[in-house]
Amino acid sequence: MIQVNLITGMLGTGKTSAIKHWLTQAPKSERWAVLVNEFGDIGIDGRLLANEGIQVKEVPGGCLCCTAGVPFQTGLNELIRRAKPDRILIEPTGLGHPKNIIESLLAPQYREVLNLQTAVCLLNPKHARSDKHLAHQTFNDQLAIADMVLLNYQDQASQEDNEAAMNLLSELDKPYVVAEFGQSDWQLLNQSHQAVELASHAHHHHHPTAIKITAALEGERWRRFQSQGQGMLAVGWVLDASIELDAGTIQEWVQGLPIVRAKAVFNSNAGWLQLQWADGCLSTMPAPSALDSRIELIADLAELNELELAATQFEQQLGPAK
Ligand SMILES: Nc1nc2c(ncn2[C@@H]2O[C@H](COP(=O)(O)OP(=O)(O)O)[C@@H](O)[C@H]2O)c(=O)[nH]1
Ligand SMILES: [Mg+2]
Repeated sequence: MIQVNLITGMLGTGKTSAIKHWLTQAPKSERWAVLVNEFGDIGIDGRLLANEGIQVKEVPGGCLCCTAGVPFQTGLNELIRRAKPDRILIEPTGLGHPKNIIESLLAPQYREVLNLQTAVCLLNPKHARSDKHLAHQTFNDQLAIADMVLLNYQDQASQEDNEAAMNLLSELDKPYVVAEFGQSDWQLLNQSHQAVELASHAHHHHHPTAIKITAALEGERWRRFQSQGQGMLAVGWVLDASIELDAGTIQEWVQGLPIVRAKAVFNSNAGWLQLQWADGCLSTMPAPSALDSRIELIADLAELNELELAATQFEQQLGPAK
């Protein structure tokens, strides 16, 4: 049997960081693999994990409520065949609703193959004081299905944040461990998953375009990919590696945008960089070179006009797409 863990948490709460950390601790005799699904169509997490030599499969595009069907199963089956893993860590987008994915994993076809273990939810304590989060169905359902909560961002959380988070978790009767940058003992993955009944998840969103399988350039210099769902908007670019962006300008640009999350791996005047922006925090670090650069921005749909303007200005700097 392959052990499976679902790792949830809102955008930027530290899911990928935690997964990377656990992978460094994996028992030497075991092969671990990761299945990721991102909200946008660009696919950056998969590359960042693959850069570290991790067996990874990306299920691209849209929200997991909708991709939990065929693309998810195809991705999962391929990962099982190719990596023959002992454990699979599944990271759905921070906006992905966990109900359908759990149902898929418990489907009869996987009964002899997969053993669902600890569902871990990453929580940024300050979100326990945010009305927007507390009213968000995905936020609540991610906690409801969690067997273990990782109270992450301890380097930034105030005492009030932690108190609010601990009160919330005590109301929900959820065990937790505290962490920074997702650093926690992998053994917490080793418990069995407790099934919970969730109210049916209303689909208030629709996907106007079919799910894209890969974000690719077809002879263009750059291409924009845009999608929306669940009141959120993802705007991303794939750029030919020959386009060298100015690192400082990009960092300043990202910090001024009305977004909730940004990720990028890009070629710059300072070499290949990875950029992360979450909850007001920007970080950049060197990255291995790649065949193309990728940038992804996620924002509230209410910011559509402002983001469209920023995107157009950015593209003017890039010059013609063809
Ligand atoms: N300050 C701080 N930053 C964190 C922490 N955990 C993750 N981050 C940073 O937040 C950004 C998003 O983290 P990531 O693991 O990609 O989040 P994900 O979107 O949930 O997968 C990255 O730049 C991380 O280094 C934490 O505990 N404290
Ligand atoms: Mg991630």
